[in-house]
Amino acid sequence: MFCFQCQEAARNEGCTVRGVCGKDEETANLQDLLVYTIKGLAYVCNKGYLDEEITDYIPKALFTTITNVNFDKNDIISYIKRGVELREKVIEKLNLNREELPKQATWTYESDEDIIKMANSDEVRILAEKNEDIRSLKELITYGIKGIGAYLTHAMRLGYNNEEIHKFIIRAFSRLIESEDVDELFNLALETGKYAVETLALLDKANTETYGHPEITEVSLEVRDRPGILISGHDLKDLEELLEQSKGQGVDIYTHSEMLPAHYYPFFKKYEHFAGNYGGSWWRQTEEFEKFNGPIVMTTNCLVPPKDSYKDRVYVTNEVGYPGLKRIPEKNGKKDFSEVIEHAKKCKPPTPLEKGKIVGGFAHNQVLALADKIIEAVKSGKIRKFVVMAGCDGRHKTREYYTEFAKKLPKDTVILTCGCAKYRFIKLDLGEIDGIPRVLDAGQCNDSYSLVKIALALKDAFGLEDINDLPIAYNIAWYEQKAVAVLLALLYLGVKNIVLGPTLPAFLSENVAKVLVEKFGISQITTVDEDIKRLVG
Ligand code: FS2
Ligand code: SF4
Repeated sequence: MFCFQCQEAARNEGCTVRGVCGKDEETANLQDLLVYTIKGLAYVCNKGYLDEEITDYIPKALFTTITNVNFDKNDIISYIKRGVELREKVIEKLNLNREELPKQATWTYESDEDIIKMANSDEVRILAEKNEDIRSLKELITYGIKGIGAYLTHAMRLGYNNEEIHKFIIRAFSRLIESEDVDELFNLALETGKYAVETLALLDKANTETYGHPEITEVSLEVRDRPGILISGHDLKDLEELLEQSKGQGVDIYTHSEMLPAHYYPFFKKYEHFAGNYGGSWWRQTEEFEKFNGPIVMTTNCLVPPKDSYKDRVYVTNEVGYPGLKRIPEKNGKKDFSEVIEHAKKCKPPTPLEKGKIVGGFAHNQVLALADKIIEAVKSGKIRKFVVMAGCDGRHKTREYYTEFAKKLPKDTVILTCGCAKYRFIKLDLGEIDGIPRVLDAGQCNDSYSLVKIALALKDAFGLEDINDLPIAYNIAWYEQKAVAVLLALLYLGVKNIVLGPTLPAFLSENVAKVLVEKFGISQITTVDEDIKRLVG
């Protein structure tokens, strides 16, 4: 196996024996074959055919290969088979000559053993591309598109879609098969950013039109005395169905990790049994799930390989998979949570973890409602700078940097955050400036678009030409491929001097990293003091 798609890649080079995330070699190789097969499908589609079965399949199949989503080789094999089936349909519809098609679009199998054999062959591996810079650009684009696939899946689940994004995916993937041109690939990476912006905007529309605009909300961190169900991941539709089905059943629903911002939406406030948030970011789940005592529903990433002590309480849905975990059944397109609810009733209430509350809900609509106050505070010098500290959390000790950074930031700065990166500082009491909290949480990593919208609105309000003239600095923590999509989105929007950490991606070759530094001023975190000096002054 060879995988270097996330921030925790072994030695910041790549996982070669077993993923730091827990992904085993066979599953990693099958995921490579799945991406290879999706690219082959995209190639034939790009000849002039696309239908709903394909636009439904590609984003979900990509989502399956994102870090901490699916560890079950049987699920991956099913996705591969479906990809080959769809590809064959397209070849037939367009009457394509197989002799003229690349191997990605023609390889086939007769048995599961054939699939495993193909997955184990070097040609599907990332390292099959021998030129380091071409490989780097191709993987940068692939990971950005994986992120787009995940965001698009969420929007589509709420009934929102945009054909142009699907068309971009098939065009980009077919260029990844054919192109060996560094300039073309670099431009394609920026174009990936453009479609990441489109996808984030679509998801924002889907979420806010379905559940209302997030508003300032206090979320309890305490537990009640009834059994509970813990829901994690990012899928708001699953939460809606779970809340609806568990009403009046004597159980409470708690959010975990990236599901916390669901509390900020007006729609979910009507559920009295929607109790609060339990725990912190994804990597703490092995301890927290143990203590929760009740069933846990993983709707998307990040799943950590479960311990035997609580494994029988973890349920998965959507693209999430892990051998031996129970899957939520679906009936007529709706999830059936009855088994989870019955399971909860037999469990003890959650063990208390902490006291107090989190205040959040500062997505674009809410922040813009406070715009006058914020602009006044900037003009009077009470707010010197906004610092975007968004993105992902991770388990490495180096991420303590972000807690220190937040603590040491001067008192006249405000942190704009979203994603699970916030757990490094959201529970600290960092105070307020004229009633404006010093940490403004816009939501999940899925809500990164909010921060873009806020920046663009402030640019207009201050009458600035360039987004880089705003008093906003970017210190972004990344981990998985959705963060790659967000980074490309920011670059496409022209944001310069982003500080990235805790490390630069292992998939950036020296030359590609150099171009990003020269063109966009991207750099890696250094020390807290030095970074505060260069970002805030
Ligand atoms: Fe956090 Fe994990 Fe949100 Fe990422 S829960 S790192 O995949 O999606 O951000
Ligand atoms: Fe390693 Fe990350 Fe790939 Fe997992 S997803 S195998 S931790 S690089």
